[in-house]
Amino acid sequence: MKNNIVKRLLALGMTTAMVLSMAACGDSGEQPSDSVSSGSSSESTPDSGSDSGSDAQESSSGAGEKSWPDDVTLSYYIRGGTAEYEPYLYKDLVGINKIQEATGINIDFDVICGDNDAIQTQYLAMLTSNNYPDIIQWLNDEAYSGGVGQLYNDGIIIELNDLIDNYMPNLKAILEKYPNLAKDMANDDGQYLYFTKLNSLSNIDDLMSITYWGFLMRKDWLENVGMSVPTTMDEWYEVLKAFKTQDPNGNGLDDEIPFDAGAGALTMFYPAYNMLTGIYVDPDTGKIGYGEYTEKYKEFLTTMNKWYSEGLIDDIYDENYNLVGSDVTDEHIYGDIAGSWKGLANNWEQRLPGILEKNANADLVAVPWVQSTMNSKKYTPNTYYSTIDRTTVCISVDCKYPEAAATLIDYMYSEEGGLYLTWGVEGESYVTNDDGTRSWTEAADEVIDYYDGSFPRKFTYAMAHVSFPRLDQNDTSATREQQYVDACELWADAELDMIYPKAISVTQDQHNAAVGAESDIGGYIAEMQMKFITGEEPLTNFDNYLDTLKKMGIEDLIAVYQDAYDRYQAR
Ligand SMILES: [Ca+2]
Repeated sequence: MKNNIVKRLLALGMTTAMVLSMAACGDSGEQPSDSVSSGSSSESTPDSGSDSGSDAQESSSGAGEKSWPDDVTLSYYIRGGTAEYEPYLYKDLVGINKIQEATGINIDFDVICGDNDAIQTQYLAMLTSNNYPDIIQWLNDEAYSGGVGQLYNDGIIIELNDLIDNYMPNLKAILEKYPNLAKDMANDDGQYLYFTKLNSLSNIDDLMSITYWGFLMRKDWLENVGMSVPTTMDEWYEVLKAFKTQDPNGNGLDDEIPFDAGAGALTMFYPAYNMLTGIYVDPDTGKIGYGEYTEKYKEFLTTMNKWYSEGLIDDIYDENYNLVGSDVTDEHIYGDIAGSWKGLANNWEQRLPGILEKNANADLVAVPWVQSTMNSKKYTPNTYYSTIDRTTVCISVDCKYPEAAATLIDYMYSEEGGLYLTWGVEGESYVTNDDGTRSWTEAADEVIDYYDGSFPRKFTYAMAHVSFPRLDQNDTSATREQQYVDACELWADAELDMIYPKAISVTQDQHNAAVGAESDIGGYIAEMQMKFITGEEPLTNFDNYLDTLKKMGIEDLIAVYQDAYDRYQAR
């Protein structure tokens, strides 16, 4: 049955990477999925604690010497998805097999498959078993309370500093070349506790490779009202007003939703006021702030209240003050009544055909981030941009040959290793073009049957969407349609200064100590945002709202993040 589902999805024109990531391994977090996630509030960020002692453990062997048997096999515990074929796929993966050949180190994968709750239960059971696999690849920071730091404090994983120094020349060179990566991977005590997929964020290609969504607008509607793509809040207002009043879908009805705010899309306008949702770095002061606890937020609310009262935005919250989901927005997109929304770069492929059934003139255009009303910069609202991946790879205390594990993983950080993991084998699954980009071969794109599934052959070579440790290797532009690439390039063109670094450790315990475990700051903010925007609560009460947040402990919370940020800056 799954076989048929995958085939049907492919027939519907979904990208193959998406089919696989839906049907199979959801390993790397922010991969494109068919729905847009809401802007994440960093109000409660579980992360690694870091108060552990940093007594360096002397390596038992001499520096860099091979200290493991020739036929060594390491157990590799890895977070899988729901597809039944997945355990077979990892064992067959050509790129991984090449890495085993190159290093002479064998991998025995234990792929944990099932729905999220089921695999989470298995993961926690493994961690309380006192019998750990050699290598653990998981969303450790999210799945284990206290994250990687706590795994170390609880005696489950080992510190990696000496291994990196003595057995990992590739990773060592990367950390020397990119000081920002070294700063982000180490904790405040200078300990390295995990490996991860690294992105140096040093150029637009790096950013594009982790950019999936942004503002989308109906290009044909813009043409119908004789306007161009908006770049400022004032231009947005004029365009949305024209969408509302000039019947751009041409059906003679006043049925347009000029901006559909489903899936948390309103936060995309926050950067116009030099703030982000939740914890952020204030670009005007360099201090940590909380977007919804600022005077700037009042300006945002004032504008949104005006837009709402004139019918320019809709679908923000439901009656329980939960964000309206992307399914509602989809109905309006397909119904030819949504003029702009928070969309994925694949919307030309996945949404436009549906709109065309309703309106033969339909077309889409990507819209750049809004210029700041305060300094004309374009800040991104994408708080997920990070040098480090959500998936982390640790070596357990039960690993008999940690030097072998380090050697294996170090090869993944080499250029050849990265290519094996991302593209497979040159001449078989991919070719390198004259301009240095890479493309899949015809054979790689051919859809094959595989156990209970069916997907392009390239996924038996490499699964680029799985977050094995490596640097800057991504299956990007060469295999994407041009509109997708152009949209990502447009959305990647932005300042990142306001993003609170993902590498900083703030634990749930620290969070609870500041505001109380039962506190619901996020819920209060959501309710008050909707009331201010709809006018149910007048903006003259904004100071009362700030007072309430203060009483709820928001300043203590900001202080926790400020302290952690100061320690991070001192690394
Ligand atoms: Ca209309």
